[in-house]
Amino acid sequence: MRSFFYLKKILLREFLNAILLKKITFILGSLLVASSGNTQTIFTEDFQTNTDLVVSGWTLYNDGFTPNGYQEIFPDAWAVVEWAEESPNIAAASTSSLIEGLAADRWLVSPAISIPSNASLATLKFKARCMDVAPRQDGFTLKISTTNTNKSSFTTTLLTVDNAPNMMLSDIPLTEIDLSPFVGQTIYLAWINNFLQGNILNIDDIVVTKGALATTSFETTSFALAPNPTKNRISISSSNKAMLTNLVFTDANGRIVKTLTPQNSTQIVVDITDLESGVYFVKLDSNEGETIKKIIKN
Ligand SMILES: [Ca+2]
Repeated sequence: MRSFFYLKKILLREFLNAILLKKITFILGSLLVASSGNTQTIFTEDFQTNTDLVVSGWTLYNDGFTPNGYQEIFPDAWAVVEWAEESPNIAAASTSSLIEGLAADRWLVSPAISIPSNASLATLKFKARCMDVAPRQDGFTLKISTTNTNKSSFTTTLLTVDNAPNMMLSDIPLTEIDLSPFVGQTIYLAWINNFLQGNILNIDDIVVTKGALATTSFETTSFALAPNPTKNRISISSSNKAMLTNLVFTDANGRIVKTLTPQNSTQIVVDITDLESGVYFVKLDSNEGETIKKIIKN
């Protein structure tokens, strides 16, 4: 990919006052639930009207290091940049090309995102792109907090990418993350540029949706879990002879605590005596589709 640098322009904060009111109105509007088929958007950020990440509710943490040369456009951990070759698109951007020669530690933390408890599942989609090739092809870590925006609260890692793709943003496939274990919770997402001596990382087109799975089988296949709550064993059975092929149990923080691969059974009894008391989720894969169920361990 050609370099973007000689054509770059960065949005100036001086414009902020003039359009602040309009922007806040837009942001509030973008947080409203928009219906689309059997999924609903509960959070979206494309950075198109976001001239100041902090004013827009994002939290930034910087490493305090000094960017190299032309990357002085990044005095903050992350900025919004309109790359001329991709105009009018605007993306969040961060550099790991630092004079100190140490790994970056630059955090982009989302506003609070509440996933309604009546959702059966939730999904995060976004684009990540690096603006250089190896060995300067930045990667990142995506973490989640269910309490607040403090760095120490991001105890769960959702994704680690060694090298983000080096393509035009319009050609970048959406990265998709299952947030179903966080249904009913308020979450914060942190994209962390932790690359050692890379170039520039971009994040764009963030969308969190809730709803039912798109597969029609989801609506016709149902699984019964009993007893639930349970202290030790739970029986999982399908009502329409759907064959279970894979079960993944996660705790309330999204950590996988148990995985089972039944040999095409319509019913399975799982011993969860070893799990601590609390709320768990089990993702049930079958030959008829997949679904996620909540389990209470007493
Ligand atoms: Ca954008």
